[in-house]
This record gives sequence, structure tokens and C-alpha cells, in this order.
Amino acid sequence: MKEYFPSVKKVEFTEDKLQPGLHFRHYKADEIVGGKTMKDQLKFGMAWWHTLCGEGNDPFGPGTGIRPWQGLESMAQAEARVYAGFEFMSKMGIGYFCFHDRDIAPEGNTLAESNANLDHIVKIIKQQMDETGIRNLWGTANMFSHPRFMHGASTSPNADVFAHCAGQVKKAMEITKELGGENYVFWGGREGYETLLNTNMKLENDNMARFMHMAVDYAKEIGFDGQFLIEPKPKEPSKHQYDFDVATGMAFLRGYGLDKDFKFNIEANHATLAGHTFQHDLRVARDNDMLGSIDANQGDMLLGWDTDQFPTDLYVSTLCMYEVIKMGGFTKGGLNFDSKVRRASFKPEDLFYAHAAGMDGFAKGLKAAQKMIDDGLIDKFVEDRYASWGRGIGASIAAGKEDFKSLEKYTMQGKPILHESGRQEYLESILNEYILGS
Ligand code: XLS
Ligand code: NI
Ligand code: NI
Repeated sequence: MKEYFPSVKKVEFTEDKLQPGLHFRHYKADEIVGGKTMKDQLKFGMAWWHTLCGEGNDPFGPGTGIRPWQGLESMAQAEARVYAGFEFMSKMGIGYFCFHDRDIAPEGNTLAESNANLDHIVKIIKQQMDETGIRNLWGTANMFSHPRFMHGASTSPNADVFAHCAGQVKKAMEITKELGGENYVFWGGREGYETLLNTNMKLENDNMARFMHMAVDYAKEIGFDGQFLIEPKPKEPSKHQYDFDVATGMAFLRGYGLDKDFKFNIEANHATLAGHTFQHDLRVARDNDMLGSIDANQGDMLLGWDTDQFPTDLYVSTLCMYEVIKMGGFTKGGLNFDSKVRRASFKPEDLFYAHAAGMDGFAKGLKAAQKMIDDGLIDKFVEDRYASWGRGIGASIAAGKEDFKSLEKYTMQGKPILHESGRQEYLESILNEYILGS
């Protein structure tokens, strides 16, 4: 069989941290951390769109990437991407992939033609999955690139667009089921608005909810048992997107009776665009039992858009894995590298270097977070900080035994309020130690 990346061998772990070239320096697939192999803890996924379709174009110029499938006609290119993709994942030791319908097969002139293209490619993907043991983390539908989505997808003012989306998502769910997808994602890049002067926000939200109810019903009908996920993002491409962040998404899901059927796919760079840390959105989801899966990447704090860089910041990966371990680890979810190489990293090998950097960053983060949790120092600090809620008046308030009048009386006794220090700087230095020492 044709080899698409002949210059790269299977990427292996090396003890020698200074050895130049392409190796893992922290990621050891079979090493046990927290009772499970790193591979099972991290569940890495490759994003079909960035790794196999992206070529580095930006608003100022075309793509620069050299890719071994370039120059082929579109269906032949789609086929080549499948073989190249599975070779890539096998060489990287990545166990999962994620896709949009239009990444894996080109859109035809009609929905029927698009579906036929999908059927052809899905067969080849399935055969490659059987051969390699690589699995599908999630599928989704691209309802943002084609001009028909200019005013939105399920939130378009044009009901014909809503109908088209229903047909498209029906098929995307069917193929995700066929590929054994563990999740199905909704990311609403065009589900928002540019100006309220032309927008009926209430109707648009009602319609988005109607659409999601139809998806839930259809999943039941076809026996798709994957987890539905919402991927929040506050803006880009729309000025304002309805799935702004986890808290907003939760309010939407609860308001429309969808909260039992959805969890969240949380992307680092989307959380920061919403003005949060990545850990913040992970925590909000975890506290509400709605943390499903993760799009692993990082943004650039000096830029105001979704740069989708490979995640190499160890603070971020450590605190991310802290939240994941605290929720008991991934079940259906995983870490999908929704990340792209920089435009100047144009060589095919850069795809490998980039994923290795991300995998190493998360391996280190996993080890540091596990150690942090095993030692219990930080947890103990937090527990002690709230100790007043476990005794005396705190326990009584928590048990629902107090009211404004009784608390006024309690306060009138004039007992002094005693505080402890928050010790943020000390805790930050402890975090440093875990990262350095793991
Ligand atoms: C874009 C999103 C997208 C989703 C899948 O910003 O991250 O890539 O993950 O539609
Ligand atoms: Ni994403
Ligand atoms: Ni994104």
C-alpha cells in the first residue's frame, strides 16, 4: 500500500529528553497513571478538518502546506486522505478521530449526491478502522461553510435552510452511528447574529431547540447511543453565538428541556474567547455533571480570535486534567486535537511534531494533576477553607435550619469574624512544584 508520510516512522518514547527529532518525551502509551494507561486516560483524537483538510490559508493568503494528497480530483483526494489519515494516526499512536461530514467527503450538487459521496468514503473509513483498531470519537455536520448558511443553520430566518439542516444532520448521525461514534457534536458557528436590528432572537432560539429535539428523537429512532454534545463558542464566525459558554449553554438546555440529553464538548480557545480560563468552563460543566469531551488546543492571549494552536502550555494541560480526573476520567469523551499547525509549519512532518508536542503536554499535565490529587494538599487546603460550613452555624445553615431572623440574632451576639489567608501565591508555587516534579 502507498505510504503517504515515508519520511516519518512510528513515533516512540525516548528517555533522553535532549535527543533531537521526533519523539515523545513524556507520553508513554502503556504507562499507568491513576490506575489506567495514559492512552486510556487521555483518549487522544485527530481532527480530520485541521490535519487532513487544512493547508494554512488565512484571510491574507492561500494555504502554504505541502500535503501528499494535493492535486487529485476531489473524490480521489477524499480517499487518499482516509489512507493518509489512518497512516498518520497509526504512526502517532492516536486512537480516535473526529470529523465533519464535509471533511471526509466533498459536498455534491444535491443532498442526495453529498450522501452518496459520504457512503462511498464511510465504507473505506470503516475498513481502515477494522484494520487499525482506531475508533471514532465523534462526528458532526458542517453547517457553516456553504453560502446557504449565511444567515444561520437551524437558526436561519429561512425555513428551507432549517429543513436542509435536518436532512444533513440526519445523515451525519447515521454515518456517525455506522462508524461507532462515541459522541455527536453540535457546534453552532453560524447559530447567532450580527445585529439585533434584523434578528428575532426568541424565534431563533426556539428553532435551535426544536432542531435539537428532532435530533434526540431521531437518535432514539435509529438506536444511536452516542452522547450528544454542545460545543460552546462566544463568537467567530458570528459576532454573537448562542452557545456562548457552558453556563449559557446550560441555561438554554434547561430552558428547553434538553439538559438530560446533552453534555458539553469544551474547547480551550473558545473558553478564553468567552473571557474565561479553560479550567473555568471545565469546572462549570463538571459541577453540573455535564463535562463530556474536550477540544484540546490553545489560543494566543494577544489575539482576539480562535487561533487553534497545539496545546503546549503545561499549566493549562495540568489544570484541565485535574478537572478530568476529578470527574472520574473520560467515559465517552476524549481529547480531540482541534488544533492546526502554524502557516509557516508547512511541511508534512510538522503535523507529526505538532501532535507529539500536544500529546507530551497532556501526558505531563496528566501526571502532574494525578500527583496533585494523590497528595491531596490542594484539596485539603480547599476543604479547610470551607470548614466553617461543616460545623456550628455553617452546618445549621446548610441543613436549612436557619433564616434571616435567626441569623440576625446569631450575628447580634457580637462574636468576632475570624479569617484565614487565601494563600494564592503559596498554592501557585505548589502547582509549579507538581509540574516541575512530575
Ligand atoms: C470551531 C470549532 C469546530 C468544532 C467542530 O471553532 O472548534 O472546529 O470543533 O465543528
Ligand atoms: Ni472545536
Ligand atoms: Ni474552535
